Amino acid sequence: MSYEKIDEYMLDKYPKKVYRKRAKSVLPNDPAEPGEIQANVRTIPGIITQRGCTYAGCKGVILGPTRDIVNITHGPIGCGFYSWLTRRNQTRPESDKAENFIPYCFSTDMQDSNIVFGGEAKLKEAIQEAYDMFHPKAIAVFSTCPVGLIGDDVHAASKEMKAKFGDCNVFGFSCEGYKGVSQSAGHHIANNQIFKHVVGLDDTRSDSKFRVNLLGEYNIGGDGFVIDELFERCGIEIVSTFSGNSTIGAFENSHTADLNLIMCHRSINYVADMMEKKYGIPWLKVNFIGTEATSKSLRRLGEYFEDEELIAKIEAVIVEEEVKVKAELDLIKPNTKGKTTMLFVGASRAHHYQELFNELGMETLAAGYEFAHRDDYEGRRVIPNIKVDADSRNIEELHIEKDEAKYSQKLQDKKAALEAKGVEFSDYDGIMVEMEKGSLVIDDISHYEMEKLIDMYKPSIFCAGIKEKFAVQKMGIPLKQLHSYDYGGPYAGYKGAVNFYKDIDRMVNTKVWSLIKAPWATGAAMNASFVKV
Ligand code: CFM
Ligand code: HCA
Repeated sequence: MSYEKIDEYMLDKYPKKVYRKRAKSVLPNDPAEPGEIQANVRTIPGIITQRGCTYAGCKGVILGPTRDIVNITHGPIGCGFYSWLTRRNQTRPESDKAENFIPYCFSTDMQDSNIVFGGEAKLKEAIQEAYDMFHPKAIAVFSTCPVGLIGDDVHAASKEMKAKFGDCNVFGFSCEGYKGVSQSAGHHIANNQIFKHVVGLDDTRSDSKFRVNLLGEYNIGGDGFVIDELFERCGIEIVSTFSGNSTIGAFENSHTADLNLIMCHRSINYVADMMEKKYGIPWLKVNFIGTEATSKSLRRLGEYFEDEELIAKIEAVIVEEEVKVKAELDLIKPNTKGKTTMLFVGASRAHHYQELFNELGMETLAAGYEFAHRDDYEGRRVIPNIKVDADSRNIEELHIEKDEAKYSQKLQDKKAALEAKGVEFSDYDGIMVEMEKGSLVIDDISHYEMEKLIDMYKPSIFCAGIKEKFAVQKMGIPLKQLHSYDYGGPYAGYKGAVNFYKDIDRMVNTKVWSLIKAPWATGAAMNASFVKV
C-alpha cells in the first residue's frame, strides 16, 4: 500500500482544514532520515480520539500505583470512580499490616453547592477525615476540571493541613483535565510535584554496591515484579521504582541512587532530567519488553558499573534465561511468522512491543502514539531539548539549582568514559529509527482512520486499548490490549516474553473473530429496534 493510497483512502474524506492538519501527523517511515511529525498538539474537535485527560496522566498514571499515599480526587465523583483500579497496577505490601490504599477510591464528591460556593472547606474536611481514619504518611490532592474553573486553591489547603498535622506530608496537583492536550501534561505536573515535595527528604544510603532507580515502570500485570526478580539475581538494588509497587519512603530516598534507568521515557523524563541536574545522577534508557531488549538492557548496566563480578552475574542470568525462551519460541514462531500487526498505544508501548513482535517473526505495518511528543518519534538524539510542546507552555518548569560540584565530578567524568566506550547516555532512539522503511507512523490516530487502516491492510492483530477493542473485533480482527494486557501478563523480561508469545499465538490463530458478523453488517441491529415488547 503506497502512501498516496493512504492519502486517498484514509484522509481525503476530511474537510480541507482537517485534512491539512491530520496529514502532518501521518508519515511513511524512513528510519535513516526520520521525518518531522506533528505530535502533542490539540486534537481536532469532533474527531474521535483515544486520548485521555491531564488528571488521568497525573493521578491515574504516575501517582496511582503508589501504595501508601492517600490519593484524594477533588471533584465530582465520576473522575475518582472511573480512575479506580482500572489500570491493573499491582502492588505487594511487605505484610498484611502494611499500608495499602490502592483498593480505595478517595474523593471529595463535589456537589453543585460546592461549585457555586467553593469546595475548599469540603476538601479540608476530606483531608482531615482521611488523616483521622488512616494516619497515612502522605496525602495527595488532585484537581479535576471544575476545581480549576472555580479556583479552589488545593495547594493552600494542602499546606494548611500539612502544618496542622505535622506528621503527614500533604501536597496538591493542579492537574485539571483540560490543562494540556492529553495525559502527557499530567505526567509533567506529577513529576514536578513529586520532585518538589518528596524526593530528597531521606538521605539514608544502603550499603549495596549497585543502586539504581527504575523510572517509568508501573507494574501493570506484574511487569515490575519480574524486573525486580531479575535485578535481585544480578545483585542490583532498586532504590525506588517510579511508580509501580512504590512507597513514599522510596521516593524520598531515590536521590541516593547511583543511576536512573528509564523504561517509559515519555511519562517520567522530567524526573530523570531534574535528578541529573540537582543530584548529578545520570540516566540510561532501558527496555525490558522483549528477550533481546532485556539482555541488551542488563548488559548496558554491566557496562555502566564496569564491575567484573556484576558482568559475570548478568551474563549467567542471560544465558540461563535465553535458553529457556528459545525452547518456547522455537515451538511458537512457525505459527506466528509472517503475520502482521499494528500498534496504537499511549506512548512508549507502541515502540517497546515491536521488539516482541519482531521476535515472533511478525511485521509491524503501522504504529503510533496517543500523546507522545516529537522526541518519542524522532529520537532525542535527533532533536535534543525540544521545547515546542503545547503542554510545556502551560506548565511551570521547576527552577532547579544545578549542583556544579556533583554535576561535574560524578556525571561528566562518567559520561566521557561511557561515550568513549560507545554506551548511549542520556539519549535514546525514537520509534521511527527502529521501524521499517515504508511502514506508517501516525500520531493521535482517530477512530475513523483506524477503521480505514484495518480495512486497507487487514492486519493479523491490532494492539490498542479498551476504547478500540470491541469495535475492532467486530471488524473480524483480534485486538490485544497493550494497556491492561487483557487481564494477562506479566509481559516484561524473559518470563513475560514467553507469556506474550503464547497469548499472541493463540490470538492470531483463532478463527473466532472472522466467523462472526457485526450486527450492522447483518441488519440485526436495525431489526432489533422494531421488536415489539
Ligand atoms: Fe508510559 Fe505507561 Fe505508556 Fe503512559 Fe498510559 Fe500505561 Fe500506556 Mo495506558 S506510562 S506512556 S500514560 S508506558 S497508562 S503504563 S498503557 S497509555 S503506552
Ligand atoms: C489512561 C489509562 C489507560 C487507559 C487504557 C485504555 C490505561 O490513559 O488514563 O484506553 O484501554 O493504560 O489504563 O491508558
